[in-house]
Amino acid sequence: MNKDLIIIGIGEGGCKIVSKLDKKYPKLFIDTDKDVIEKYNGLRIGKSTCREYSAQGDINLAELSVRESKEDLLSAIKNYNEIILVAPLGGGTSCGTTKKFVELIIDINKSVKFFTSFPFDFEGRNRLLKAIKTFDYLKQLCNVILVDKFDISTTNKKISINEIFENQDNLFIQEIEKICV
Ligand SMILES: Nc1nc2c(ncn2[C@@H]2O[C@H](COP(=O)(O)OP(=O)(O)OP(=O)(O)O)[C@@H](O)[C@H]2O)c(=O)[nH]1
Ligand SMILES: [Mg+2]
Repeated sequence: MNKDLIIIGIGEGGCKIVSKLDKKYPKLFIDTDKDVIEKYNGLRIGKSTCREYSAQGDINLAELSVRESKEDLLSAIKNYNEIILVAPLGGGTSCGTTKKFVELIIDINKSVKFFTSFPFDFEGRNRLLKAIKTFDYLKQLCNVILVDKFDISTTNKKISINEIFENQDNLFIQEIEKICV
């Protein structure tokens, strides 16, 4: 086991995926959302910036939350040199927090890999545009692994949104396990 490595979920989707990994690596759960942080016993960022809410889709609030909680974030990764971030793009926190956190990690010369995905068509154009903008920025900065979107057309029964995301979680887990052996 690589003692230098930590796996970090960002935003609600990212935290959920990381919580399902049964690898023995250290894990950390980061979100602006108090409820998610309580559920996963994680690190809540941007408490003053977001107040009792999450970033609620607002990339600016999520970026400011990293600024507000910069010391907590740096302290959480201080014992690790290889950082794996997991965040499906499209949310405020998954986009804004990941972007600013990657910048912080690179500035202190640690290695970072980012596992992500794009929103599904049924989530609407707004999320997709946020995701594309963030993806284009981050792929210039670090190693980005884009997980394929679960192909809804491969199921012949009527599938619920929860089931779609369960399948998508599995695709993430397969990709992450390829590099965390
Ligand atoms: N794999 C997977 N992806 C998810 C799940 N829930 C949401 N997503 C994807 O993740 C994207 C971001 O959603 P969230 O993680 O809920 O957003 P967030 O980062 O918490 O953002 P804010 O709440 O706006 O701060 C969505 O557009 C979905 O495509 C899930 O349970 N599993
Ligand atoms: Mg959220």
